[in-house]
Amino acid sequence: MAIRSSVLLLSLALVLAISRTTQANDPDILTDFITPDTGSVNASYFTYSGLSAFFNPNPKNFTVIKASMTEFPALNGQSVSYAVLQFPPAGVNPPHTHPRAAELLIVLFGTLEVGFVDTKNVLFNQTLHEGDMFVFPKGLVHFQYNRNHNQSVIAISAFGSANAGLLSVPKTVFTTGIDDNVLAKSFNTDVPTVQKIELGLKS
Ligand SMILES: *[C@@H]1O[C@H](CO)[C@@H](O)[C@H](O)[C@H]1NC(C)=O
Ligand SMILES: *[C@@H]1O[C@H](CO)[C@@H](O)[C@H](O)[C@H]1NC(C)=O
Ligand SMILES: *[C@@H]1O[C@H](CO)[C@@H](O)[C@H](O)[C@H]1NC(C)=O
Ligand SMILES: CC(=O)N[C@H]1CO[C@H](CO)[C@@H](O)[C@@H]1O
Repeated sequence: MAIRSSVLLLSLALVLAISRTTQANDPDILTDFITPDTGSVNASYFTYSGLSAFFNPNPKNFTVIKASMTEFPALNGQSVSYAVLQFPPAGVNPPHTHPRAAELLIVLFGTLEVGFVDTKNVLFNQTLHEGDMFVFPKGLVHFQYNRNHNQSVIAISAFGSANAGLLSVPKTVFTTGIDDNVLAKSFNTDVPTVQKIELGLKS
């Protein structure tokens, strides 16, 4: 009896674990769309023009212009969003993850190096040209780099979530107040080296 119920418990846990991992998008909603508290909406609610700024051909810094549910509330419940990425010459988007979505990137202009690392610590990297697409699997650490020192790059990323979330590895690790001794031991280095990295990120 005891064995039987523990087998049952185990298979229940397995089923739960599997259904969790196969749920690859935002939770389903029970209405056609989610309206704001103010009530009625028209076509303007489903329209967003905030990405028009990406027509800047000469970005000074690496810039992300997001169209997630924060900027575009009609995306709430629809499991999709966009971001436009602008890379100046030699610009980098540091290693980061999106905990809630895969990312499908397409290069519109220029040549972009991209890569992600899987849970076995294998690096998959690629050089993308105009029109090339690359998919970054959900939750994995990835980066993008414009190796060209003369030309900027523009890319668009689509996400399988209205709110993909962002964890920037340098910021998450070095700017959130984790004890310097913990970081020094974790990176097999000394506290002054950790402090030097922290200082470099404070700008
Ligand atoms: C749509 O709704 C917005 C906000 O409620 C309003 O400002 C706008 O005039 C409406 N547009 C049309 C075409 O009715
Ligand atoms: C962008 O670059 C300019 C100089 O090119 C700098 O003054 C500015 O602070 C940078 N902005 C950000 C957000 O890093
Ligand atoms: C992948 O990264 C390595 C350095 O880690 C680099 O030498 C190589 O050129 C990259 N491959 C592509 C296709 O960008
Ligand atoms: C390929 C190319 O145009 N390279 C140029 C990039 O910019 C540097 C410095 O501005 C030039 O020296 C290169 O010739």
